[in-house]
Amino acid sequence: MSNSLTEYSLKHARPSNIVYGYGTAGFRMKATLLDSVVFRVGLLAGLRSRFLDGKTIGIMITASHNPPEDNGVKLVDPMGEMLEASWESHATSLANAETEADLILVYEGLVAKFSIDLSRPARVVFAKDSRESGPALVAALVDGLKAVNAEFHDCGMLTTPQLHYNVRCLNTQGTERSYGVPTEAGYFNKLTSAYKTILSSVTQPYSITIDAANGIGGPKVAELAKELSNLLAVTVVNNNYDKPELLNHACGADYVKTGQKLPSGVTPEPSKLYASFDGDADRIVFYFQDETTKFHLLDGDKIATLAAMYLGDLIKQAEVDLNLGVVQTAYANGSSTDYIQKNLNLPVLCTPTGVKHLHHAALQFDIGVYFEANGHGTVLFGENCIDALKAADATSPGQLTAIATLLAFSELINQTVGDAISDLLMVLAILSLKNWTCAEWAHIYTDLPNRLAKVIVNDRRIFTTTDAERKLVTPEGLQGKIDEMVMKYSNGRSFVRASGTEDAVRVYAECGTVGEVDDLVKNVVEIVK
Ligand code: NG1
Ligand code: ZN
Repeated sequence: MSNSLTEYSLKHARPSNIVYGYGTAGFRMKATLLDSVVFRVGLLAGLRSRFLDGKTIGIMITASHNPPEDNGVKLVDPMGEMLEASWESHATSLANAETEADLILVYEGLVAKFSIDLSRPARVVFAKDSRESGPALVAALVDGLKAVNAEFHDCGMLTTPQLHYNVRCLNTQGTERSYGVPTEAGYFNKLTSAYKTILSSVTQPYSITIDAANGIGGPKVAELAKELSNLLAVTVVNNNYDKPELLNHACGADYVKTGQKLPSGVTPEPSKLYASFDGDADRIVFYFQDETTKFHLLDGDKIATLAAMYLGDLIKQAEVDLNLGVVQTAYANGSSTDYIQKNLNLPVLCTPTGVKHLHHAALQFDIGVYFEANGHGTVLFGENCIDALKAADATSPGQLTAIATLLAFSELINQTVGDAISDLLMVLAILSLKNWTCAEWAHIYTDLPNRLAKVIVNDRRIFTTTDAERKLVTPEGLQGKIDEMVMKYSNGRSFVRASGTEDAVRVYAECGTVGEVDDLVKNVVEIVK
């Protein structure tokens, strides 16, 4: 084993002078630096699968909304969730082992630590997005998997959530909680069947234009929409996934959310709904331009609010005792949190940034809606919730429909991770059922004007936080200064944290007026510098 591992590893030498870290998005950086990392992720996936009795582990090669020259790699655990946090440091140790001998020491250390029986089978599936560097990184990964004798299956080009779906399907096949058929056709079929069930009384197709960020979500959503032509009229723009140099360039969910503006390639018709995916289609934001050409963004907070409102109503109609809650991060607009708590009377939890935190917190509700403001999120239906809905005895047609609709939403909405395609269908289903225009959705509440700024500092690690990242602990004294500043503004709120994905510190601010928020964010940036 060690011999062959050494031989394979020599083909994937680790560059010197780089320290790798498995962060909120796995490993992510310039693609040219990732060869050894991806190879070693293959080793870890083999260990993880063997540790979990041969369950299938997923690996996704993507850098999401980042530029074309970047890439990244992350592991997916058996139920389609992110790699268990305690294993992230093992990924980091393997990636940073200097020499082949060090690598074997770390690898064998993990085998011993977890008493892993290397004669057991290891199973891995993987996919990549549409980046140019994808195939070469896949080749490195395959070497890693061969070096540890893991069985593997290459799913080709998929969206990140499709890969998560496949992993869960493979690990639940043949059980009473089977998640579906582990193929692309199985994924499309699950979503389109649920959508047809939910909209069985709707006859008008909903028309929407999607900016696919020139990523892999474009061809996938176009393929799925063919199955739904009676209910959905989709136009895909920025769909050059075969020109990887255009990926995320002046388009996509991150561009639209960060700049609060239209992507290139979109010439909006007034009051018609548009959506943008990110490069691997696990994020979505919606928007439209009104008759006065004013741009309205419908971000993750608006999606969460819409979903919570609609599912809350369905629970009441279903007359099943289920609790519903919403999970956000500190980046959620204060107006959304207020609306959910005060108007919808629902609990809101705030967690640190990073989907794994939100996902984990959402599991404590029967139905947990979680979204980051940037459009990454989903709705989790707990096993107890599904069982209660299936067991409920409906005594009226209204109750029966509500129960069936809730169950269909649990099929429509990706239960593993945020999914742009599944979230798109969820939103369009709700808008269709409510017969709402995009303006009606936008006006549920009005966002407080907000700004997100980035500050480059010498060492971002000195910025440590508490209270779900809303307060700085260190550098000492800084939080006091920020609090004093915030007090000068109406409805002011601001917080500072180190980014987990970039070498920078982020400053968020919101206030009652645009003039105030521009002023506040500038002043807090000065405090941080
Ligand atoms: P960082 O760089 O830690 O702020 C960003 C996003 C997160 C999440 C991760 C993972 C913001 C403010 N932050 O994290 O929400 O999506 O990337 O990709 O949008
Ligand atoms: Zn993404």
